[in-house]
Amino acid sequence: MAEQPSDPNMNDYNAGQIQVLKGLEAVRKRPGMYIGSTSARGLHHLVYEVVDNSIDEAMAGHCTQVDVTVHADNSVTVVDDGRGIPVDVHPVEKLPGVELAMTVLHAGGKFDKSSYKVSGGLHGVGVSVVNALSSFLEVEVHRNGRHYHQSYEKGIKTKELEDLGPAEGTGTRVHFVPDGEIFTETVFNFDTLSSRLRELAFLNRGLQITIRDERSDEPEEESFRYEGGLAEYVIYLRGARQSVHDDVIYFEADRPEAEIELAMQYDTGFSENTHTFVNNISTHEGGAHLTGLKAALTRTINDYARRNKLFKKSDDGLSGDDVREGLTCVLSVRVMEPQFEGQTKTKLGNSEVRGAVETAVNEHLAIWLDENPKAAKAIIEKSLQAARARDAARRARDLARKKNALEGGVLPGKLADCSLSDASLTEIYIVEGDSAGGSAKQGRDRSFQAILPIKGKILNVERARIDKILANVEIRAMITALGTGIREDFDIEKARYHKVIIMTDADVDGAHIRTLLLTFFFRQMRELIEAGYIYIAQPPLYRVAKGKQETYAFSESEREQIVKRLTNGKGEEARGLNIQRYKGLGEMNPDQLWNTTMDPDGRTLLQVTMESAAEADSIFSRLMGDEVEPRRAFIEKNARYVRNLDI
Ligand code: 0RA
Repeated sequence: MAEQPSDPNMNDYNAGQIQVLKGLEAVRKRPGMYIGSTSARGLHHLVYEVVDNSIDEAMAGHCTQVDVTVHADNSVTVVDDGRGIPVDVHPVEKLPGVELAMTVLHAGGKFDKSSYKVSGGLHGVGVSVVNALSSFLEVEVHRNGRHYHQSYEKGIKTKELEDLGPAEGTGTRVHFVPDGEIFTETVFNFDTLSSRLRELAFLNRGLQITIRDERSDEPEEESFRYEGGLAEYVIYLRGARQSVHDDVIYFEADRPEAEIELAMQYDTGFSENTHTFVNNISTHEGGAHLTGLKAALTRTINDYARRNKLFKKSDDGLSGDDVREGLTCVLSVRVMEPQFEGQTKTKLGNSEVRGAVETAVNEHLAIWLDENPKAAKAIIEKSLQAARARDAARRARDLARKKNALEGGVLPGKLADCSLSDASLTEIYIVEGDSAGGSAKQGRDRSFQAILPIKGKILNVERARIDKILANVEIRAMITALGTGIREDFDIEKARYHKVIIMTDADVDGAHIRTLLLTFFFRQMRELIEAGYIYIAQPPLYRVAKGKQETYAFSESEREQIVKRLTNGKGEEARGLNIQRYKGLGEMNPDQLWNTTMDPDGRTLLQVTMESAAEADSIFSRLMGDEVEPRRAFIEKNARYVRNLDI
């Protein structure tokens, strides 16, 4: 590209090419602007970006199957049976459509203005971004009865579009190798990919999505296809919890402002599990569609109860919280020009969608209740119980408030507070057991580190109603220490610490307590997770000592490396090596605990994120429900799960 823009010989074709190179160069210079990050999250985003294109094709009614393969070299192939990316030469750009799609930012919309393309957020940046960030990419198209092929390196064409001969059917295949010069992490996580693909299959009724992992000797494969769409999603999310009525409430509505799809079912539990999506993207922060849904639920259920005389004299109507207790609900809307707002760009801003959803839910839910009187009665009864319990809890809380127990004032006796009061500088360790608590108290830097020891198993909050949760001593101590209040009273401004660090033993019991604590935060103080205030401490598993020299290992492989190093490769038999396995935090003395786990200069903290609230929530509720067996399996897998929270 020697020509300058002022070159009189410059034709449209070359001008276009220079623009293309500039565009892709911008992507490689600032990848974060296009895919959020170059860590594991951004890496996985590449796959979602390619898959999104196939899903668009499915939403337009032309594609029934999408296959994703992770190859042994951590490259990925996405195949669909859509119409195939067009290959004819664009009259103005003078390039085949497929080449435009692969090299021009946001090219998608240029030659296809159809339906619900996503704008904003991280999605919908276009497959050209994937191309720019891949050390190698090849695209194959079956179309017009022919098989076409083209390849790229770092977004730059290395082969012209080639006709490889006759072919049957239509479709697109994209194979790409994420560029190791761009990404800090180049290994895909099967569970992360498969849970997003499962979610997409639920959201796109009838679409078959498979994922295949060829990285081990025995390839792993999962296949998702849900003819019931969101109705099946609700059953999946409800998991082990017992339903209040057999049939899932389900409807679709087409409005000028949005296409709306809703599924919901009540269970005998006490939590609310509502997930909302806009154009297949999870809207963790809610927005207009969620507001409309909530308003309609409260109104329609109250109306039904009143019309059918289901209230007693002493009942004064159902609140929003009452009609959502024990509800599992998925709302998916498709909007032409979505506005994504909020801190994580996961809040729908389009105000016109609120009314559309509200009217549609009012209408369809009223009909459903009228047609299913037995289920309707069970739902109202369930909501009334919630209202009565909430009333009792309110009275208990008022009492507690009077006693100054939950709101500042008197801090719990077991809390060893820090001396600084600026919350942005301080942290609290929630430590399992009194002996570990003792070590932590002695080892800490008391200026900014507070310690709260808690006893054994705290209450399983998924199964307990709010009045019982508030009666639990350990939980009260935690709420008081954190200072924020809970649920509707929650106020993040009142947080007394901006780091809340869970520190439990590195064994199964420790994992269980960690899960219970995470469940508690997820259910009662979700904003703490959203604000990034919750962390998990990483205590070492081993101490390896040679004479006076001590080293700590945080994993089995690290221990092996250290032993190798200290014995010059001779293995553990070598004399003078003392290896101690820490079963609990209490086995460490205060100095050791400080050096390995609490000193900000040396420790590793895992931040708990809300990236996939739907997934975390379903894990919490499916595993913390009534069934014991899945819980045990989960706890055994737990160490891995926590690490995945970061993705
Ligand atoms: C633009 C127009 C048409 C199809 C596509 C794009 C398309 C893109 C991708 C990306 C992955 N798979 C895809 N499948 C289709 C349709 C043109 C027509 O046949 O009318």
